[in-house]
Amino acid sequence: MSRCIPTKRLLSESLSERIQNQTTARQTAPQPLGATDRRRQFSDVYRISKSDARPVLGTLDTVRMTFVRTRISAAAGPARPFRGQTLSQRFSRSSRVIRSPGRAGNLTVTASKSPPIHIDRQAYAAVAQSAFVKNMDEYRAMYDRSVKDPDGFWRDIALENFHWETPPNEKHASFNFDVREGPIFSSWFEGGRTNVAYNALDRHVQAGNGDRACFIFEGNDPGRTYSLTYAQVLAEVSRVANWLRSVGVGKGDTVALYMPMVCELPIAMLACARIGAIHSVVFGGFSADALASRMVDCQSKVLITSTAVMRGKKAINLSHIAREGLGIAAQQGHRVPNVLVHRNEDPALDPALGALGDWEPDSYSIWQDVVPGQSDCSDVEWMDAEDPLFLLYTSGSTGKPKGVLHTTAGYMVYAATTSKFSFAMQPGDVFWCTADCGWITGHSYLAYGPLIVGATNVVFEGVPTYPTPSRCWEVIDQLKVKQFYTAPTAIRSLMRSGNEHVEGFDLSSLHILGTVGEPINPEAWKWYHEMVGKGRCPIVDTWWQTETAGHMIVPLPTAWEEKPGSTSLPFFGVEPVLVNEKGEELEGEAEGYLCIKSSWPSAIRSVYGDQDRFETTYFAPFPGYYFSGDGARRDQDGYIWITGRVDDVINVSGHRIGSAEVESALVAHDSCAEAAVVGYEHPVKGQGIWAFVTLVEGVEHSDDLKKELVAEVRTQIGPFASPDIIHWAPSLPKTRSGKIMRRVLRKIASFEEEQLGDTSTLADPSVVEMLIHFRGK
Ligand code: 6R9
Repeated sequence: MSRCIPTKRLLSESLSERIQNQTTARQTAPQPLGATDRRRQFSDVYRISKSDARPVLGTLDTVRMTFVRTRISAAAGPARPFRGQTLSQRFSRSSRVIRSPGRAGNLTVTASKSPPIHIDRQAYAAVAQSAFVKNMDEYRAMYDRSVKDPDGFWRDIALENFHWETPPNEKHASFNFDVREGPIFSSWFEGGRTNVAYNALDRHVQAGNGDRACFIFEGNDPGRTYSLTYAQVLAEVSRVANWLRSVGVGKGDTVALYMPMVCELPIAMLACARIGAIHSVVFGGFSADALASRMVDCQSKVLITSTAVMRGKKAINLSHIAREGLGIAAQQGHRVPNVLVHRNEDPALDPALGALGDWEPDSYSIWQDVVPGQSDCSDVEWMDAEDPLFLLYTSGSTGKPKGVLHTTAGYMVYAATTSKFSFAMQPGDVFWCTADCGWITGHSYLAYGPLIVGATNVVFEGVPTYPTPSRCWEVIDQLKVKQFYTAPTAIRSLMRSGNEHVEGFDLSSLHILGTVGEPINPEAWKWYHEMVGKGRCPIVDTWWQTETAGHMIVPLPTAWEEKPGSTSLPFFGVEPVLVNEKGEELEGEAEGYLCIKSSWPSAIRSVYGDQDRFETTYFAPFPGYYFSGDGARRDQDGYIWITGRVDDVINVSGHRIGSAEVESALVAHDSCAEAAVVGYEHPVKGQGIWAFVTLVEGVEHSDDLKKELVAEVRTQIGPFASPDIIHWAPSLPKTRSGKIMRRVLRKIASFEEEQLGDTSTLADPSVVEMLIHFRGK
């Protein structure tokens, strides 16, 4: 049987509809996140509902603030929550509102093109000193070689910057991205043997840099801070590695990690890497169910967890959730034989939370009891280039989360090389990536990449707004952070807190600002550049994914001009293409599906235990290409602008959530007959979750039931996936063949029902009216 699956059939209706929809929407409505306006002067008309109406005249800031306040006081319903945000994304702060009726009706806003970005050329020149690519010519020369001679390009980098127990072959790279040609695979650095933890730690200690700070821990409460040198981290990693070996863990075994952002998390990851065990980090915000399903899927031999953690003012009892997760896993037939619990010694924690309650004492070990007694020397397990390094579960448009598999050498070389080039990172730089190690960003740009380069990494346990929205700026000032890497959602939330929280701190140590996770709107970009960077720091807007494991499209600092909202050009060896519905490549200025044409060292190797799903998800939609799930546009300068997901993945605060996952959590509630979940624009989170819920016959809707449904999602996935809006839906818009028309739901959730388009294929067109009627109820 041929492996080829026709493109048309696999492209879900919603996928193709979605991109068409995005294109038509753009002509008539405010542009989506991340897009910019190229015209000099434009105006838009917004409808203002009665409850939002008040006389407003002034700059957009005033208007937005007015809407924000309106929304907060209008607790009864969604009250057009996205309206203010749409305005703020579309217009710069200095835009003038030219007509405002002060009553229900039309509001007209006119604006001039955003002023050019202010760049402090002298400061940029100083940054350029440490940059590894100085200009476009240098980039072009390196890029051309990287795609024409990937074997030579990557082998040179590999031999120059890493330790190899056995060097890779001269011809070491091979791949197949075409389902018609046979199984999909990528293989890099064939013949090479190495160890990632050795490259991250031993190599620096042996070079005499053991005293350099490796981690600076910044606790949830200010003042609870300490640092660990490379030599200290190596010793602790060795002790944990020895403990793991003592309980029988070895090469190829899987270890689940469910921990907060304390130094012991990256230490445990590195300990696994040292002995060849495959780690699977589960973000500390996931529920017991989610933890259990991941432990069952990867058949983890060990769980390493923590007692509890304070995040902001909130205490999270991790060991309680972990214990529940272990119970659920056992019910599903997988008993995790060994559990190691790190006692979080934060004095702000209620001791009862760390007491482990009635958890059978012989069913777990306490880190502080069993790790210190281990030897601080441990043998390194030399790994073949393609031996697995880790699994990380991520959400897709269908079914349960996928265990994305990454392997040793390609991941190591790519994570470290992108760290170095994208952040102009030199050994000893104080680098702060605010991501949690539970996500890919915390893997590649906290636990691995910067350590291999030899930087000093801030490990931040808390949240950016605690105890005040000045926290990040205070830490940057105190620790003299050189590169700061965070997500647009954090930037927007800090921007909204007001400039007074940034003023008064010395941020002159900053050289480079980074962003990741979702498209950054030009307004937030400018604020980051001007208010935080004072025009002195290039912004590296890095597009990549769990599956790519490292930066794919990224403006290399000072090498070329940045455009707010664009991720610009591909990293070395990356060949991005835009394709149309038929899978044909689009040239020049164009918009389409973002695919990658050839393999790169840290490409996803498989979906753990499910090669078929791996191929169907990423390679079947457009044979010959890796399909990212994102849409993108290329401008006349060849810059790439990511327009967002074109599948059913919702990006909430930079976290990927599959609409199918939320739907299946909702329907698990006895009262829910059917659910359909879509994303909608959210002022801080980027996207929020809007759930249409049909109740079982005879069940009355109520606010209490809404709470129960939200609680169900929190239990099954985790609090970060809570729906923002539950919309009672007596029935859902379906085609005659019973397929839910999400396009219609998205329009209703964005108050754009006037642009519903063709609804003639709906089995019952009256559903739309009914849903509009129930909006906000
Ligand atoms: C690293 C990470 C991946 C999805 C990706 C895209 C979105 C990430 C972005 C971006 C626009 C950027 N995304 N970076 N969109 N600009 N700079 O976030 O991995 O959690 O797997 O999410 O995030 O939609 O497809 P992951």
